Amino acid sequence: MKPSAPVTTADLAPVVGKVAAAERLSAEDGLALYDDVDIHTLGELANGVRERLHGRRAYFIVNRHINYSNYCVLRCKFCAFYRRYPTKKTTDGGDVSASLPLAGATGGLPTSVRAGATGGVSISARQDDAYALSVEEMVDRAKQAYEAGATEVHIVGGLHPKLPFSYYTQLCSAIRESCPKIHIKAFTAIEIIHFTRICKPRMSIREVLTALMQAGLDSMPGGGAEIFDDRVHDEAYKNKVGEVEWFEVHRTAHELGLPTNATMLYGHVETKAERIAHMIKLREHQDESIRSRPARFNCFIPLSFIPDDSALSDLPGPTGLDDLRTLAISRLMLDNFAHIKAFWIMQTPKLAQVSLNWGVDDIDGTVVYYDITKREGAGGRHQELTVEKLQRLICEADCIPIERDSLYRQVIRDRENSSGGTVWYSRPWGTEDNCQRSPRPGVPDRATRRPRCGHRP
Ligand code: V47
Repeated sequence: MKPSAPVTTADLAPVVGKVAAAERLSAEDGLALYDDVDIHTLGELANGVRERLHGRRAYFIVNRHINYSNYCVLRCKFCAFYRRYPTKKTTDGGDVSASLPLAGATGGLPTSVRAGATGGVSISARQDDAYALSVEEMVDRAKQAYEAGATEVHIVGGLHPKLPFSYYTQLCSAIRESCPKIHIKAFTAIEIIHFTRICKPRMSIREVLTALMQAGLDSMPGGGAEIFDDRVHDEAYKNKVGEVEWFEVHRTAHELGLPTNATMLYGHVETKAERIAHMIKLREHQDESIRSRPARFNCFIPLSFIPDDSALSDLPGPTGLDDLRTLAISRLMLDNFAHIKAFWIMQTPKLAQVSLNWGVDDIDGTVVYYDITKREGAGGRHQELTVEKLQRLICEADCIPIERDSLYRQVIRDRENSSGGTVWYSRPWGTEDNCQRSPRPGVPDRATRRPRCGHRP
């Protein structure tokens, strides 16, 4: 985007002034950005902040998403991922769940379970693709990813009614053992609360997180936040734990030194004011973590609602312009978050690319398989961008591609290593407490040079 003086109405001048002076924006300012500013001006403002923090750098990660199960006890209206655990009566009057191999040959842990493999059980078409993977299957997938060069596995699943807590600790320790250097980013706050409840006797959030960290957990993803608002909660995800528990889990994680991410699911039944309020709650939490805890939110990920196959499929979902606006406003409101990520699976690769000039500095990763949302015609659960495609998207947006690890340290590949394994060296970018400052004060910023396409940093 060419630097030029932003076009503003007189009313917006104070907001523009605050952005220029790196001052914190209020809820009213956030709403004014939604309602009173054209998309180009908004892009210039957000891009200015993005450049102050990251120059022309744009981050991506070589990762793999792995979902252990889509069985879930919740029925969130926005969700097309969950499948019911089969507790219906079989034709001979038995309980299906009792016949599933959930506590069999693997010492109380599940061998893989697929609804299609339950034999003689009548299941609806929507249940045909229900699954729960064994620890061994999960490790196989993680190993495949590791050997292909992934530095991170992102592991989440539905709230499975039968899996014991030991499944999750064994999952982490088995992956840690097979893939020693991989970063395990796993379990949303909602899953963590579920784990506290399935333990007998119940465990506290702190005990659950500590056990998972001892088993190898390195960080937590930001899912399950949706919109922090009781009205929206009751309308779209009534039975899910709410913001109090979500924040309690992230607060405890930060106290324990476990970094986490934060998300916002937008474009369903929430208002613009509720989105802004959501961002402000996260900003306040981040202030506190920066001030007094050893870990914090690494990044903010606005997730664009995909209505297909959900109970809210009659809603249109956000437009591309709403996506861009929300990403840009996130950059402007969340002055204490180092990174704003466009998750290309939800915003699409093309819009994620455009958003690199609307405040976004990260377009996530190679992903490879993604079950939670599937766009029509996108090729089902295989949803992958190669490193070359990610680099091209970034270069075409006039940015410099930087492969990062889960903590936003640069990954430098050993190109001589032909085995597909990697040797990497990392250094932090832009992770100072006050992330409004230039990432490396006083040091000429090499990254503001114009990129050449195909440029390897
Ligand atoms: O919690 C569910 C959302 C989240 C839909 O931390 C939907 O790096 C859109 O949190 N349309 C899971 N969104 C994904 C998530 C995430 C993704 C990428 C990176 C990170 C990270 C976290 O997806 C859920 C929910 O908020 N979601 N259904 C849907 N139909």
